[in-house]
Amino acid sequence: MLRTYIADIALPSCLYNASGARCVTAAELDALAESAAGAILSKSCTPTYRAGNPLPRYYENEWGSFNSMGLPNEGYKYYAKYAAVRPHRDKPYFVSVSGLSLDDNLMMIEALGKTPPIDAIELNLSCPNVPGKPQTGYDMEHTNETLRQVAPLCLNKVWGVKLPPYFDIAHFNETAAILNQYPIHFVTCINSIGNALVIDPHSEQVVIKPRNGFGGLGGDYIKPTALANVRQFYTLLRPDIAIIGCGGVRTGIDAFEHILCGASAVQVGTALVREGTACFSRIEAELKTLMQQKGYYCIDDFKGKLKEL
Ligand code: RRO
Repeated sequence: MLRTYIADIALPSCLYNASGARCVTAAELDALAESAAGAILSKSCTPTYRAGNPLPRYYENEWGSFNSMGLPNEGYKYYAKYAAVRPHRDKPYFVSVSGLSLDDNLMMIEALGKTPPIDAIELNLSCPNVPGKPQTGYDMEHTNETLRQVAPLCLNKVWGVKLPPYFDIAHFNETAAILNQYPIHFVTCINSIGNALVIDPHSEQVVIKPRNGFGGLGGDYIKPTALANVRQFYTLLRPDIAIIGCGGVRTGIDAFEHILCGASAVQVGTALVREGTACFSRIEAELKTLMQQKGYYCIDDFKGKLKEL
């Protein structure tokens, strides 16, 4: 009922993890493989291991999450090797790539592109938390140049980009015009809303240590922005580019809303961190119940079919 496709990759369920959420170590990736998630996506990787930013660097409250992890990861070779040893090899395995320079990205993508058990590459253009490294997705020229140089390395690979949230129609149009020029298979909307500030009025302090307390916002806080980005790119991008929704998916209704706006698959971040991998079977059951109530048999019955007033 929830089966979906990203390019020619079949996912048994349209629900899987957002990069960053419980997907850094092999043990975490194994747990995703054993869960009801429809695919496994790695933490964004860099050329070598990174410890990430100082602790505390993750905070959550009833409305969502707030992070400045700073790209802690095991290095791209770890995620390449995991492809060959993972359990449930029939479940698609995607690797997220987030080099600190274009050269880093080109090197990793060339290597990962030649690793057959990796089903797809999600190029992260939107990490908000590395000091001194602005988000590529907000620099249109850099985004264009990145895609121009990455595209020839991905001729035989399913690939796509993880975008930051945009907030202005001009930026949606400009970004879509760039993306439409390249043979990408998907875009993931959205990364966390960067450079937010959550504070504790009791202690009169920031709640995370890195970058004077500034970090990326996720969870319920960001669902309306995520839906707006999914909808805009669904409308503006070539029809062969799948939209993967990410942002504020905690319940089956949230997943339904993302699909209604045009998402072909939906990632879960904050809720996965909070609840563990059991979130996938719960959200799946909630989404199926809602679909049954509405008389929908598959996600294509309502994907993108948001109605106007
Ligand atoms: O590791 C992080 O700090 C991080 C990354 Br790479 C990202 O893409 N999004 C985010 O919220 N945190």
